[in-house]
Amino acid sequence: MINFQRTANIPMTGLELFGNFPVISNHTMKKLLLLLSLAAALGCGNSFAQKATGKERVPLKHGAHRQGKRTDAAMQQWREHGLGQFIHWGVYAIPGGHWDGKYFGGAAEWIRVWNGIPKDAYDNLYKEFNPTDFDAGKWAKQAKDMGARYMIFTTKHHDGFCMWPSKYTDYTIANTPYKKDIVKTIVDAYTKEGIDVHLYFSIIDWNHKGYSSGAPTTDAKKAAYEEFKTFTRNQLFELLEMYPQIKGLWFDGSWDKAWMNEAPWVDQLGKDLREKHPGLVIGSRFRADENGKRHYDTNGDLIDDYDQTWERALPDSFEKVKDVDWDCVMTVPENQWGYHSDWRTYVKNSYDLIEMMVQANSMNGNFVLNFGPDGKGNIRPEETKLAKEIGEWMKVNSAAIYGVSHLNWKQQGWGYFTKKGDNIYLSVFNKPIDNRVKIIVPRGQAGPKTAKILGMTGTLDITSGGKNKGNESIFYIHLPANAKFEKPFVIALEGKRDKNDKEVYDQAKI
Ligand code: FHN
Repeated sequence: MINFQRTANIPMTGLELFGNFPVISNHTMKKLLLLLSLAAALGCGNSFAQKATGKERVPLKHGAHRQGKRTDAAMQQWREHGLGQFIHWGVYAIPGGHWDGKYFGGAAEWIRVWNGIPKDAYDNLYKEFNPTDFDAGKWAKQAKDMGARYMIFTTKHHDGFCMWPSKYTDYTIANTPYKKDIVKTIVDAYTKEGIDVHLYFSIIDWNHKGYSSGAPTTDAKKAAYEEFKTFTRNQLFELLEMYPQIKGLWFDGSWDKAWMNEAPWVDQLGKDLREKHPGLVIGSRFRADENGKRHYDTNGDLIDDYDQTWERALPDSFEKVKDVDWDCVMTVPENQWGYHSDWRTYVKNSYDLIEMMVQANSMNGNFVLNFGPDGKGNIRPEETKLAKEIGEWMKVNSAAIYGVSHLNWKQQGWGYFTKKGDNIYLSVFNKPIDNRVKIIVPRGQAGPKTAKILGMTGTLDITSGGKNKGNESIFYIHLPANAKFEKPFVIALEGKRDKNDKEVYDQAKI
């Protein structure tokens, strides 16, 4: 059957459109019938229609291995975290974005690639790495007070330096003056605070002689890359063996052609890692499918457990999220992950960050805030202040963050909705000047029975603003006129209105 509404996708030759209806000449009709019988003879009648809508599925061996979300307990736990902490720490914290008094404007952890520095000197920095102020217990306590439910720690960034005593290279913490296993200290301290640990691991490794960004061409380079693959695999198993408490691996630097060309091998590695560590959570930055598609495979399905594309960015609408799990990783200045002693771009304040956290959670995402400790092991005062302010907000309002999900009510200018079970949370960032917080309840759903502000006593008046033309119910939640709000606040709605609730009508503003 020809679906005339879809003709716009069929090449227009010989097919003229009049208004919405195609008018087909006899000659064209003959050609079309011939084409269709040919397609039927080839047994691809259906695929023609599918192609026309662009929805034809391609058989893949190394694409997504599941459609839809993971439903097991480990993934559910991850999904409910709401807020996480990222820590980028390595030898790049020593120069802190400067070399010989010169300022490096890029991300501090990338300074090794800057032409302004001798690479040998960078590769010897580890001999000075002695973070005597490092106190993992203090970091973990600060993260806990901030409200983080999980953390991601850089075991190895692109420079290849290992923060654990890997037996597969000498370029590790064991050979620094500090000597002690930093990954272990972190894993133990955070686990003790009840914070789940995920390990960041960069596939890019500028220190390994077999590493290549482009596809290796000569036999010698191919052999070296094979060694690099074995090395990478060994290190990953080593991490799982040494730190069995960890919940996930957060991969990065997997965009190289050389790595993407290895789809079957990487896919098998992922399966083996999961078998070794049941429940392991891995995001979409680990591997590409056999066609080189990353994050989403050739059929548009998410690769692995959650979408890792939201780096320093948030989706501007729920539709952009494609109904998958996702995280947003965010820096405090514009693009600094490792310690840079001189932040020259806009530095976010706690208001910005709290809003981003709420926004992410209102669209089913986890929000992960990055910290870059200095070369001695101190978290900088600006980050400490932010952690404290976010924590103060979380102490009162975390019900609007932990374990919540998206609510499909029309977003209003005052802020964001989240929901957990029957409870609905309104995180208000822009307080309406008439002190009425408007909600529009979809057709067929009951309005809220009670409303209260988290951290305050008493309930708020709810009045009806009637119905709009779409038969949705409008309600106004009245804020106490004399209340002073110095921070964003959360209104919790509970219960459902029934016929015994007196509807006091308010003037609907259109
Ligand atoms: O190049 C890295 C960067 O240094 C940082 O680690 C971020 C964190 O998501 N990831 C890479 C860029 O996407």
